[in-house]
Amino acid sequence: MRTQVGIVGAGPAGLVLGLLLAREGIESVVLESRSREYIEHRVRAGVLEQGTVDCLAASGVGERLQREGMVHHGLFLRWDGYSHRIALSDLTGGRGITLYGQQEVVKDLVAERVEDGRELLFEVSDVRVEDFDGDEPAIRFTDATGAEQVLRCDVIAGCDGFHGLCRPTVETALRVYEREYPFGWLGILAEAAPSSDELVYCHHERGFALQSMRPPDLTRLYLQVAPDEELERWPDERVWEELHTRFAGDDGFDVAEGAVVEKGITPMRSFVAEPLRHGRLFLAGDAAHIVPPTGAKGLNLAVADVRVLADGLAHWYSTGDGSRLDSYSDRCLRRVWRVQHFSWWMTRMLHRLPGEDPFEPMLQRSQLEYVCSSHAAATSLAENYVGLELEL
Ligand code: RFL
Ligand code: PHB
Repeated sequence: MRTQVGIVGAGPAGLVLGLLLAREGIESVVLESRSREYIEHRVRAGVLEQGTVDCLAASGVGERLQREGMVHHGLFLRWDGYSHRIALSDLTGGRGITLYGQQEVVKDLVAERVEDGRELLFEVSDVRVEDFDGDEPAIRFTDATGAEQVLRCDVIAGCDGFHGLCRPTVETALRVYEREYPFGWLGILAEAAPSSDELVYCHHERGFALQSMRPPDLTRLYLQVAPDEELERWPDERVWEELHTRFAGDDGFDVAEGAVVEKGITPMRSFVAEPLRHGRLFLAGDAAHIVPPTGAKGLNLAVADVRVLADGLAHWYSTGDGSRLDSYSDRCLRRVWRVQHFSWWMTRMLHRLPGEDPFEPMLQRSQLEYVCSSHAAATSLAENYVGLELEL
């Protein structure tokens, strides 16, 4: 097998990269270890920045997203029983976010790729990336039928997420920056209409809680829990009770209950592995960096990376000039670190730290009051949340 760009991983990073390359007339093959069914039903992100939506729409996969996605112009920060609105659009010259499930984005991207007849192999195993120091890199793998395959290509894109194999392959050449948080998120998807039409980020003495949604009629809810928490300890009744307690207040707000259709626990981590380029192997998305989900940024960052990569590859293929590939890592890392800081800052403002002294929650409360009362502070949150237009 031979292609121009071999892409490992059919998450948002790999699929969007394949799409952008196809629009430039560049061939790719995507290799995915899971089944189509699995990746189309993995519940994860829900918040898309305007730049992400525009990129998908401009590439011809925005039709259902623009029909079913819900545009939000604000969000709420809630503490002491009251919600305070941050007017995202008013503060950012009209920009907003779109609520649309990551698995819906993945479905749209897979459908377009399959319809267009571009290669996408599911259930591959034993993937190895080789010879990326030279001009003829190769990806060895076992296909779904059990046959050994070699895919030769000009360039390999490592889009295989945090637990993939591309980053470990270049481990010794990486500089890693990392922070683990002493808590995780328990997330549920429930068949209930959300009680607020905008997201509610809640600071509570028992820990953080978040109400989000999946249009048109599902609620997505999260609770801060211990990092090693076991799901069995959280039957639905306990989850609802805890949600009611954390969201309770004097303004009558409450979460609406419904049948729980998905439940999972996610650890929280900040992580960056630099650089993103190793010869002809380019890391993108969660394979290179992770942010805690409080800023709703991971998917958007993955799309931002591959936009830079597709631009560099298109320039290289059309002119022979590799300078935009040489600067790929540095250009991405500027955005990555801005988003790292914002995600850490949101996380720090909203969560309770086990064993913290009484000083910490007082600082958090002061920060929340400042963000909700100062135009400058609110604008800073808003422009980061909707996504900063950093030069590509
Ligand atoms: P992915 O989505 O993990 O995709 C990687 C793909 O590679 C496959 N793979 C392999 N394939 C072949 N060979 C191998 N050896 C392989 N190893 C792995 C995997 O099966 C998978 O299909 O990474 P990508 O594309 O970089 O996308 C990143 C995003 O998925 C991630 O950042 C977001 O989900 C993070 N995130 C959020 N991001 C947002 O922008 N907005 C949000 O609102 C938001 N909320 C969230 C989130 C992540 C969460 N969890 C569960 C981690 C909420 C949660 C709870
Ligand atoms: C979600 O809808 O899943 C979601 C929303 C906001 C976040 C994280 C996740 O910060």
